[in-house]
Amino acid sequence: MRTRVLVVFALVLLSELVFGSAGAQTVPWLESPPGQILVVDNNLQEAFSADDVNDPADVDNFVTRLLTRVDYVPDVVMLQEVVRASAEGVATRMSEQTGYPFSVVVGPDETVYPPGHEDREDQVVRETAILINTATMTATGPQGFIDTSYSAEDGIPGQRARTKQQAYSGLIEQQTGEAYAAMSIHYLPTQNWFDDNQVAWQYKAQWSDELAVFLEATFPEDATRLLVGDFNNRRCRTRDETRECETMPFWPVVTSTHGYTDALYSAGAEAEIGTLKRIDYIFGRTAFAAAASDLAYTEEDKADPATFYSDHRFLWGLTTSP
Ligand SMILES: [Ca+2]
Ligand SMILES: [Ca+2]
Repeated sequence: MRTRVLVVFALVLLSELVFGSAGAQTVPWLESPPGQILVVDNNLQEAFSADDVNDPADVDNFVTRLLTRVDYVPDVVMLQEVVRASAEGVATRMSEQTGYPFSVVVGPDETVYPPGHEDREDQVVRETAILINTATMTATGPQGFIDTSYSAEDGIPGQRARTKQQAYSGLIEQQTGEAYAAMSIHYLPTQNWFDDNQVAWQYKAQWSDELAVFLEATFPEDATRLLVGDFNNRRCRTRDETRECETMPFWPVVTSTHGYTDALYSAGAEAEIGTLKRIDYIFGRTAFAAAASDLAYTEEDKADPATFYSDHRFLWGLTTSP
């Protein structure tokens, strides 16, 4: 009798483990291999409208869809256009759906406007965040935000200059103790803030240089540096991206000057290149074993509230051992 009760108990436990309490299958996740981390990025567009932030649907759709596409439980999730509630919402849902504890390690406050913004001449916005899986990664110092800004004279006449704050943090992969220096980036959209696109492209190159120099100066040399996010900048002068093209000014700054590789090119995911507009990137001072974006996310998916998560498709990259 006792054996039978134990067997039934074990079966219930097993069924809970495999199917979860809601009936959905929750096969235990694989962790990324030692020395490699899985980095996810999305401009989630959950920051500038309170109605949007208060409605969890987009965040639910994002997390559910992301977790059907990746081979490992993510180690790091870089977000743009989030506020505290939406970043925490992603962490909570990632935790619920994977069984791993996710946490926001650097992120904005309740609104996109940081403390002290009233006292500044520029209009400063903070909506970038870094989340980690705290069972696989540890956040270390230094961490915080760094500004990317421009002279008001170079912006739209009569408007205050608009500054974005980019989140950064030191991270450690627990499997190996390898150090990373991660930054979640959101550059300004060119047309809204600059009279002259060429000036905007030059600023994006300048900011890329400043941020790369900052990471290099702020973190130990052995920390693998990651510049990830919405650069609001396509790679090629031409509308469509091809490998051989005249590149925009930011590209050689990141790749040639500072030695970063683009996850998609590095992983050989060139089938992605040129298929859709691309302004979101995962760059690392490392090679990538795999990388992809959510190319299957169609205009129909975006038009359907049951599947919409953002106008930006998410992307991910699995680093190789540094
Ligand atoms: Ca790993
Ligand atoms: Ca939204």
